[in-house]
Amino acid sequence: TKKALKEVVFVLGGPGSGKGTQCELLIAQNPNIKFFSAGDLLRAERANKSSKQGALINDLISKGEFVPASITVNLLKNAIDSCPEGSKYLIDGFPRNLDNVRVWDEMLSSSCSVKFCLFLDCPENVMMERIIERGKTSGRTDDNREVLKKRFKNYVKDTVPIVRKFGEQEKLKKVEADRPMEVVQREVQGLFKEIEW
Ligand code: UP5
Ligand code: MG
Repeated sequence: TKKALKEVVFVLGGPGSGKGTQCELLIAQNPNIKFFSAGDLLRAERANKSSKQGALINDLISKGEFVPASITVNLLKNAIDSCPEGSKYLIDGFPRNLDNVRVWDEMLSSSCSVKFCLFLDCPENVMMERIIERGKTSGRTDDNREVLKKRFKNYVKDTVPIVRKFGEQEKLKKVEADRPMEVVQREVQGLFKEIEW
């Protein structure tokens, strides 16, 4: 007998659009949802001294460049496989480019079904202000003006086309993210009610 597919929702949006914030608020209300952030998984792997990939991941993140898809998708697959009972998966900050989509499809489309992509739409100047402010205390090597410019550039070049692709497949749910976080969250929660999460 065929095993039921795991349900996945991707969360995309530019750097500082509020992906992490909205995901944390959502899972606080929905303990049945398993949550993974691609960026957090990569940062944890970078910190893992026994990982050969650590140095490469560190170098790319610190430059605002994307990590090779095989690395990211393997981390996501391990994380998802480590929750045998889970049926609902929220994934923050993935897929960032076409290669991410391709490798996800190869490795996970037989076990996961993508319900939709939540897109946090936010003007660049607002995202910039938020990240510069957060950079004062975040300790993230990529939270400075110079690297941020590269993150925005790669977002526009590679990730926005992916957002558009979900739209063409009628799998995109857009929320205006330039509003107070509780207001954004209320709308986000409504979208998850629609799919009975
Ligand atoms: N804030 C949030 N919402 C707010 C609101 N509504 N009003 C006012 N303030 C708000 O929020 C950012 C800041 O804004 C916080 O201080 C928050 O309080 C405030 P946050 O929720 O952290 O925004 P988020 O969208 O998560 O921003 P983040 O910086 O995490 O986005 P990135 O997409 O840049 O970071 P990510 O961790 O996903 O990726 C980092 C790097 O990892 C990438 O650049 C890349 O090098 C690598 N990566 C890959 O290579 N592949 C992947 O698949 C994923 C990552
Ligand atoms: Mg984040």
